[in-house]
Amino acid sequence: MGKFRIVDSDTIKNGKCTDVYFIRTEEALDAEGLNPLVTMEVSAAALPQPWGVLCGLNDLLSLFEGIPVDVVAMPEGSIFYAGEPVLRITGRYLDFARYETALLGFLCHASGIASAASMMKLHAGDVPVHSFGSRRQHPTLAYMIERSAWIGGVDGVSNTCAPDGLPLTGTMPHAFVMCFEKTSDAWIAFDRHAPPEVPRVMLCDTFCDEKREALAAARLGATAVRLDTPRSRRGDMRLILEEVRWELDINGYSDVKIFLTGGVDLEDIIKYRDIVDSFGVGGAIANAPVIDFSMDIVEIEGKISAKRGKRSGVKEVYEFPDGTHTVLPAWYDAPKDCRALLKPVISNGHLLIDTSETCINDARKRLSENMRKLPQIQ
Ligand code: PCP
Repeated sequence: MGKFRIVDSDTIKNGKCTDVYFIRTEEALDAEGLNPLVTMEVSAAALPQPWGVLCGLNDLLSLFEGIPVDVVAMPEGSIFYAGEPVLRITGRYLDFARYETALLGFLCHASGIASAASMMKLHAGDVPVHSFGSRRQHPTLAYMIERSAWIGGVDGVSNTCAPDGLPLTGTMPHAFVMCFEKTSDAWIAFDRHAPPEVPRVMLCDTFCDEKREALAAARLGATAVRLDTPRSRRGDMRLILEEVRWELDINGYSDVKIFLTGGVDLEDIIKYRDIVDSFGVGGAIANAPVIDFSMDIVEIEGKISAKRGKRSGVKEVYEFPDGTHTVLPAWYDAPKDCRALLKPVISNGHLLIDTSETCINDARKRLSENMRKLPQIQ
């Protein structure tokens, strides 16, 4: 435990961040002289949206590097459906049992964020969506949140601890505006000191009506106005947005864009995407429902076996050219014109793929290509 009350990387890597029942399992199996060769699959029986996006594999690979197991997985940024195995591990059970806690934790939260972000981007169409929600979670998760949101397709992220190279976006806090005598002084100071490449997005709801502040900001050269109208003042946000747009337009500021923040969720994106030019989304991405992955034995000492509610046998997931999937026993012939989605990533503890963070953009691109094939947007 360091300065903050968090679990450090070494503790996770050493298998000490686990559920106590795994320690008791180890002790009992060891005493009985049992350590079977097992294959375990990771899948989610249900999803919070029609499909999920696999994310967090990079940390899982770092976890299993050096442990004598084989891992086969879908690549990050893959679309998966409920019940499909996204990954499987084969090895002696006692070599990896205690890592289940961290393994699932890496995948559950990151995949939940990437899935939610992808759904918002899908519905936002050409309207940019920015990840502003690292403040909604523990700061040690900021890198993971922004990485997952980026793989999910957001157009920018706000946290300075995001992976290198991700576009950092943000506007100005209300506290900044309140440090000045007048709101307009804050906008002028921002314009004077912000680097030239930073868009002049002025926050227009601190003290006065959005319409009045938006017009004042436009007159001072704003490229966009950010509306973060408090819930207590919202009434009908659509009418507020339409009114601001109207006043900007008839006063000659139709090029001034509207940036909406403050509790924005998928429903808001669908409701306002025709009138808003950019969304800043916090909790709806960072606090997205986790994917409830579980890890289950499907084969033990070469024999197929599974608990109630799970299908036994090692499986392969195939993708048809139209993007639909099918799951078959791995020893069946592959259906015609399909491609297998599960690929070896670790062999006896040795990494088989690049785990450097250059793979982030590959994952993002993979998802974007896969999303074009989704039945619901064809
Ligand atoms: C914060 C920030 C983003 C908000 C949070 C996104 O607003 O400006 O727009 O998070 P959300 O989608 O979960 O609401 P404030 O908390 O109002 O902070 P500030 O006044 O500094 O903008």
